[in-house]
Amino acid sequence: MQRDPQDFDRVLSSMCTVPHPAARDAAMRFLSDNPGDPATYPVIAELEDDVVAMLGDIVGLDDPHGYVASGGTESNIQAVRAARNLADTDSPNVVAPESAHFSFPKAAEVLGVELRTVPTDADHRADLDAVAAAVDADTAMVVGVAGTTEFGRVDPVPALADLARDADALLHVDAAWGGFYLPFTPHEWSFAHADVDTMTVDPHKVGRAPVPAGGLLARDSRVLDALAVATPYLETRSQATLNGTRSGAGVAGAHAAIDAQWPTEYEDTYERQQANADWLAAELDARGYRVTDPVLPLVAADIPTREFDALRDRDWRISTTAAGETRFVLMPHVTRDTLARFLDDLDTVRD
Ligand code: 0PR
Repeated sequence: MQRDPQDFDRVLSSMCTVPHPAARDAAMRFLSDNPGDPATYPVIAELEDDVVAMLGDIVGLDDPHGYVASGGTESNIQAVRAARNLADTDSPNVVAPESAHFSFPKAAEVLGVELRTVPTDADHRADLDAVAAAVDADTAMVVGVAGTTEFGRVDPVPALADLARDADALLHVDAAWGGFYLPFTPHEWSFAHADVDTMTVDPHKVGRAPVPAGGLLARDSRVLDALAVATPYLETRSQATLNGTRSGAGVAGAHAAIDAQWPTEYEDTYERQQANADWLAAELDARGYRVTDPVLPLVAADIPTREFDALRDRDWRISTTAAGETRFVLMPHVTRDTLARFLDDLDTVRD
């Protein structure tokens, strides 16, 4: 069955997008190569090393360690796993703002780590006092989010890094969604801005790589060592990934997507989508909706349930935050024309 790329036209809530054409072609060529077995599939293994180096450029890390994961969930689980394995305690905890993605509760459950979720401030960013109060001698990791799933907020990463350092804990930054927009903003979010230890940054979101292509990066090789298990019957002796067999399509697709777009095309996409977000926010504000100011290309607005349901009935793919605001994720496929058509429909259905 052929999927029509135009199907993305009305998708305003997803973090998936239309893959870059070069990435689609590259993915097709490596559909069955397994980067999990580099001695048998050396070409895809080399491409993966390149992708890690390219991701290092994007997130300000000179000598990056890491791999292409299946997505943000795997990277977050693995970051927690590494922190737990490196921590000098029998009862490790992870401190994360309540804005952190639901992959952290999964990680905590699977790994037997206590997750301490702390409130965010009035602007939906990690509250530093609340983080400081939750951190103790058993804290293995502090989490900051650079581009939150619900509001596109960027946590105060340098201050979180200081709190983590004081507690001898690792600082993990989840830039799964924001990582390909943030390099073109003044936000302080990256390895270059603070003592960040690990980061999640997903080519299969804003990077326009095909799914599955996530990214886990670490400053120190000890993080990858803490994840490695012995692989007795492979030519290579150990494996640090969570998955065994992995998709060569994800790796090759990420390589082609980043090669084609970094940095110029990604910067153009950011500029266009930030302008679209600002425009949409102003249009909604002018209609009397309460709008959360978009610090990245993600708009949240208080649209009443009846109007939300009527728009869903008109086939708009929109979703709400836990508190009920409608979210608009300005992924690369979302155009000004689409947003104008959305507003026309909103004007038709609103009270
Ligand atoms: N970290 C952050 C900040 C995220 O926003 C997400 C996903 C993840 C981690 C997990 O990434 P993976 O889903 O790649 O494991 N955020 C979106 C969400 O859960 C993902 C999404 C994607 C939702 C496509 C809908 C959709 O159609 O809401």
